[in-house]
Amino acid sequence: MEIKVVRKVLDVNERMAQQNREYFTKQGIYVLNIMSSPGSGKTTLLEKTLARISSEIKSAVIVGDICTTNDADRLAKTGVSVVQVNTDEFGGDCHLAAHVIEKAAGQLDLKGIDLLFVENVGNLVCPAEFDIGENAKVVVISVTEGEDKPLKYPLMFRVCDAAVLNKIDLLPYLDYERNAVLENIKKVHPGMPVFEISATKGIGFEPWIKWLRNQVNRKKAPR
Ligand SMILES: Nc1nc2c(ncn2[C@@H]2O[C@H](COP(=O)(O)OP(=O)(O)OP(=O)(O)O)[C@@H](O)[C@H]2O)c(=O)[nH]1
Ligand SMILES: [Mg+2]
Repeated sequence: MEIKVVRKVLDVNERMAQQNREYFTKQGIYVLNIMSSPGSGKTTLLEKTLARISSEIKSAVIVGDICTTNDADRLAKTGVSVVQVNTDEFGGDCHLAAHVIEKAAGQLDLKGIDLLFVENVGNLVCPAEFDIGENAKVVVISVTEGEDKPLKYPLMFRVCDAAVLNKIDLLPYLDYERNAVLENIKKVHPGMPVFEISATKGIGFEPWIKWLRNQVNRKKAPR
């Protein structure tokens, strides 16, 4: 019984996600879903990324949290159009669902937008299960979380198209085996690109921005 209910919720979400995907595709908007555990650095990564790409790639952001507009307030300072979703209005969900994205997108001025970032609710489990109509998913994992997280939360790493290993500025102060986390990511998702970054210190952005640019341009290229 419970399994049937869960299946139904996911089916409904799947349909809604497909509608979102068709809508965004028609508008020529590339959608990137960014996920991580709370505090891995999603908002900081976005702040620094937007500062680097805004002149070349017109972007907007939907940011999800259970409560507060803290992240939207931070991101609005970059000058891009931002909408905050508080999931406590939708029962306190620990993830963004496709119908929430549809509502939030309706509040953004998407005219001329090339790239829509979605910062998902901080959680390494549930967001991985919900298609929101995005073109690609990125997981951010920070070096303070331990090397074993890809093995403990494999679905997240399996469904993502790229990973950002953040807070690498802290490596000198930690007993953290960088090679071990890279190896664990490879075990779960062989070949997935991993960008080693310090969002606060602005280290390692070049390959990440290049990847983003390629993603957006590939979608825009005539088929
Ligand atoms: N040392 C260091 N700290 C970082 C880095 N990136 C983010 N932080 C810090 O980590 C904390 C959390 O960063 P946020 O960007 O708010 O993380 P988040 O993933 O958006 O958090 P939630 O939205 O609450 O899930 C802040 O204190 C940041 O300054 C980094 O590269 N290095
Ligand atoms: Mg955030």
